[in-house]
Amino acid sequence: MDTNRRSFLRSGFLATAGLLSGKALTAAQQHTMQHHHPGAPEQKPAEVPIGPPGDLGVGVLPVETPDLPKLPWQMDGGVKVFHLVAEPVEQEFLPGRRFNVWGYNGSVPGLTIEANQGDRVRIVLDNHLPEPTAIHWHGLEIPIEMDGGPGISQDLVEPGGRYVYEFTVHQAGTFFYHSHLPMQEMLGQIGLFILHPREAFKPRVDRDFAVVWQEWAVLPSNSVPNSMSMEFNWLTINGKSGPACTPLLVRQGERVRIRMVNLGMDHHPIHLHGNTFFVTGTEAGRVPESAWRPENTVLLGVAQARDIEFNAKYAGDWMLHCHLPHHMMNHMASMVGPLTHTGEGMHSSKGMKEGMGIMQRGGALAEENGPSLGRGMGHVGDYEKVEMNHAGGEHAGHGAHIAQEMKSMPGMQHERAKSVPGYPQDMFMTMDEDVAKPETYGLREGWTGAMMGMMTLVRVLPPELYEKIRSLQAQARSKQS
Ligand SMILES: [Cu+2]
Repeated sequence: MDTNRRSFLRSGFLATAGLLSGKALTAAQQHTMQHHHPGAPEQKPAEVPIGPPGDLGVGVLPVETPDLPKLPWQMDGGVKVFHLVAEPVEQEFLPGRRFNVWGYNGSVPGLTIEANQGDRVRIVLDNHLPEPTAIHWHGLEIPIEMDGGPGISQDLVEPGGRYVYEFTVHQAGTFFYHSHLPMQEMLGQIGLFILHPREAFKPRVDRDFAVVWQEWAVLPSNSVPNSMSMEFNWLTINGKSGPACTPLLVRQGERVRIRMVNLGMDHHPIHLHGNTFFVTGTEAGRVPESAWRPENTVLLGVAQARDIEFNAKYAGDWMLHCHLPHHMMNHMASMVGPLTHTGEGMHSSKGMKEGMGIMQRGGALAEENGPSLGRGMGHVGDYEKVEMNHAGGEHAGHGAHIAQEMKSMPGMQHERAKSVPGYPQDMFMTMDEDVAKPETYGLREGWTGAMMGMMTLVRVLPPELYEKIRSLQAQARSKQS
């Protein structure tokens, strides 16, 4: 957009801008706005930028949120009006793996709110949950009446009820909104609230990404996270588990910002391969440049935001991931296999199939299966194991066939295995085809094998490959519409 059009829009035609933004919605998003069936599967809307770029400050770019659409808005007088619907959502973390979680407007995390420093915003909350809720605006300096603390600053919003929040935002940075009821948080109720400055921070970035990191505890044969559990086996970035997370695309030479938010029970050490970055922002806004220090791993604490920035000098597909080893896997019960069993005591192990929720008989919680499957369920029923994934040997018991399955994978039949305690440990399951999309074009064959859990890619692309992928994306979009 040229400067004239930008200043034209900024000088009092925001109402028109709001209408334009409304028209820019995809059919799927219109659907999400108009129809709310709690419990019913919702088609997740395709990603589309909302609001004309002319609405943003000088040199400011719209934020890119892979796999996560933005919340549409309309102007009412001088007020930017958003409509949030708290509701049950069926979300597909990985192809074929659907979960019953709670979010906003058919999405987990909730759709991204994007506004500008100085905006007056009105957020209409409709509660389509089966229980009361309220929304807290995390980090925003706003009047106490708008703070969203249930019982403290407002009454709970009953099921079917509505609450209208309205305030002026004077800050800039990476903020978020969330239910202030903790178990609702653990079922997914959080969304980004990005506030752009009036003028872009210097040095200017060419790409501005934002991602939400979440964790879930889901028992085998279940689709509902156990919000009380501390044993997290599903990890998501913007509602997708690796390798289904859409990579962040960067043209080589660009300056990149990645905004990251964590709302869960763990602090995540987020590591970026092959690049040195600076933390340029926290959940409270911009960090002065004098306080920047070089890093490649930043601890993203619970309820914190961290903005990192770097110059993408080096072409490559760079992993961006939580470095907790158990967060670099999906559904640990099946990846590692349940505890192996070698003798007396209450059995606490079954095979890999059962671990993946494929029961031979009975339900996951049935008498004969319950204690055998769960991490956190029945673990006291058996004696301590020195080696969780042990292949067995003569006293293998239940562990033997798990080990057999793991050993049948390529590269797992090494002769030395017989004499190495602890073998087998890791698995390398590829699913390139299942998660293929324009953004994965040109990745090395088998790339998905080591991209499980809280893992995504920052693809720093040489110009030719960058253009190629952009054209593939355009083709895919035209096919959709
Ligand atoms: Cu982690």
